Formats: sequence, structure tokens, C-alpha cells
Amino acid sequence: MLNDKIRELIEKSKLKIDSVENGTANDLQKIKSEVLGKNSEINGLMKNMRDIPAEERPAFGQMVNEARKAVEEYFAQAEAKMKQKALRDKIEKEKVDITLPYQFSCNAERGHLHPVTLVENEIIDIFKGLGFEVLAGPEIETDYYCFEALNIPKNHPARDMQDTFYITDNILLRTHTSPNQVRTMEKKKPPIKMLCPGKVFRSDDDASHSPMFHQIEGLVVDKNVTLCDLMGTLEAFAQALFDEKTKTRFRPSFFPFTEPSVEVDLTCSNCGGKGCKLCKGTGWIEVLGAGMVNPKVLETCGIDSQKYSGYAFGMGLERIAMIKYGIPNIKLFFENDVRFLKQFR
Ligand code: 2U9
Repeated sequence: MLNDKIRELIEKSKLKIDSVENGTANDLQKIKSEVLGKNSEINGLMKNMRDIPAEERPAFGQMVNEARKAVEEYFAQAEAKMKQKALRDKIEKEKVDITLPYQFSCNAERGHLHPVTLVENEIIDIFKGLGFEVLAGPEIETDYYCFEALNIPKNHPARDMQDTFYITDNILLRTHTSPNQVRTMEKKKPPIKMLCPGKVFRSDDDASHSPMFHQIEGLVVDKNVTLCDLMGTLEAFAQALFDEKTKTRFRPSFFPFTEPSVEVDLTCSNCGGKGCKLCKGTGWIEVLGAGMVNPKVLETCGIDSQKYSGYAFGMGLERIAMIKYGIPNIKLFFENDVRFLKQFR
């Protein structure tokens, strides 16, 4: 049991600790040495031990220890409270309203999206509106996913060393985003309605070809998917990307991964189909490749081609941006000349 004197001492110590409630951490440390330090009253009590009869010493010692513990705990609470308050004050002082518009200084220029990104976002928005989901995949691929699974036989020109950047005999930089559709079909059961944007790599280099460029490919696999679905979807897409007067023309073509295959021309966005320099006087511009997914490809990916059919399409984003903005050379996209880039602000 604590006797009155000790109880009084505890209360006195607590009051001292309370007195620095609004003080600094330094003030608190000063009080600590005053109430618990070498020269504190509590310590002094221990020194008085020899004046106490021997039989009362253990009980007295215990009382003093309990008193010290009570003051120590009270001090620890006060210290924690002070730290919390300091943190709250700091947070309050450093509060930033991230919703406020940025204050531009007069000569700081504002950045903006690259024209290829602008076109990519626009195309993604259109297809999202038609129910497509966007799924990206790896840029480094295996021979199997890039060629074999897509019915591109060993002697096909697309596998030629001239077109493909090989890392090893089996590993390469993808030449199209199609391997990602193969991977998706392996993992997911139809219905599949996906869009795959991304970088692709081909050993090709002139005014309209770059060794790295961007593609967007689409794939739809479900029951009863027909060429009419493909044609209607691409017509809706073309009209959303250019304008509602844009017409589509489907020419027979060949790709190993689609059967039948088509190349898709749009009426020239520059002259509206009358004929100009951009469309070389024809009124038409080739914009997409497409077709019905070859049943062999569906089967390779584990999809029953008796039950399901699909269509696929692909386009080069730089080509679309060149047509849309009248850009004469693909290299302009990659030189990062601000005089060029600034025009897409
Ligand atoms: C799977 C099955 C079929 C994607 C397709 C094209 C036609 C095509 C070119 C356009 C311009 C490539 O960037 S470009 O040079 N693409 O002509 N792409 S059909 O067909 C697929 C894809 C994945 C599983």
C-alpha cells in the first residue's frame, strides 16, 4: 500500500508532467529528469531507506518502486500524446490540395500525349464502346506463339531472318500482337472479345516502315460469328474514327491465320473519295487486314472449331496516325522533335 506521502509525491510529479502539455519535447525531457532523474524526490526516498526500521524496508522499497513505475507510465503516456500531437500538427501544416489546378509559371511548357498514344486511346475507346476488353501481352515471344500456333509454317516469309529479330533460335521480338490472342484463347473459354494494343518489331526500314511500330489487333470468338459481323464492326469503327460518311471496301487477301482473309480500304479521309495525293488518286486508302480465324488456329488453341467461329483484324497505329494527321514519314514519330510533337497539343 502506498502511504500518503508517496501518493502526494506521485500526484505532484503528474502535475509537473501535465504542466508541459503545450511545451516542447525538450521541456518534457527536463521534467523527466526532475521527476524521475538522479536528483528527483523519488530517488531521494530510496536514499532515506537507512532511516527506516529494517523490518519495514522491503515494503517501503516496494512502495517506492510502485510509485516510480506509476510516474514512468504517466510520463510515457504524456510523451506519446505529445508525439501524436506533433505529427497531427505536421500533417495539418503540410496538407496539400491535390485537386487544385497546377500553377504554370509563364515559361514552363505543358507536356501532352504522343500522337501514336492519342490514336491508340481513340481506337481503344471506340472498341470498348463495342464491348471489347483490352488485354496486353509480352513483347518477347517464342517461335510457337508468334508463328507455329498461328499456322505460319516454317518456310513462310514472315519467319525469314530479314523480317524477324531473333534473340535465339526459339526466342524473338514479336512481329505482331497475335501471340497474345493465342495465349488468351489457351486460358479463356469463348465468348472472347478482345483488343490487343502494343509494340511490334520487324526488320524493315523506310518512309512508311520502322523496325519498331505499334499495332492494335482485335479478336472475337463465339458461336455463330460470321464475316458479316466482322464487316459491320469494321465499318462502324471506320465511321467512328474518321466520319460517318466513310465507306469501307473489302478485298480478298491471304493470311495464314485467317480464312477467308480480307484487306480493308476506307474512302480517303483527305478527299472524301474523290482522289488526291494522299490516296494516289484512287479515293481509297488501305487501313486494316482482317479475316475469319482459321479453324486450324482455333483448334491449336484448344477451341472446338465445329462449335465456335471467330474473326480477327489488325492495323498499324503509325499508319492510322499518318493518314489522320497527314504525316509524310513514319520516322517523325520517333525523332522526338518538339516542333513536330507540339502540333498534337
Ligand atoms: C489470331 C488469329 C488471327 C490478326 C490479323 C491482320 C489480318 C493484318 C496487319 C495490318 C497492318 C499487320 O500492322 S500491320 O502490318 N494485320 O493484316 N491481322 S488478321 O489475325 C489474327 C490474330 C490472332 C489468334
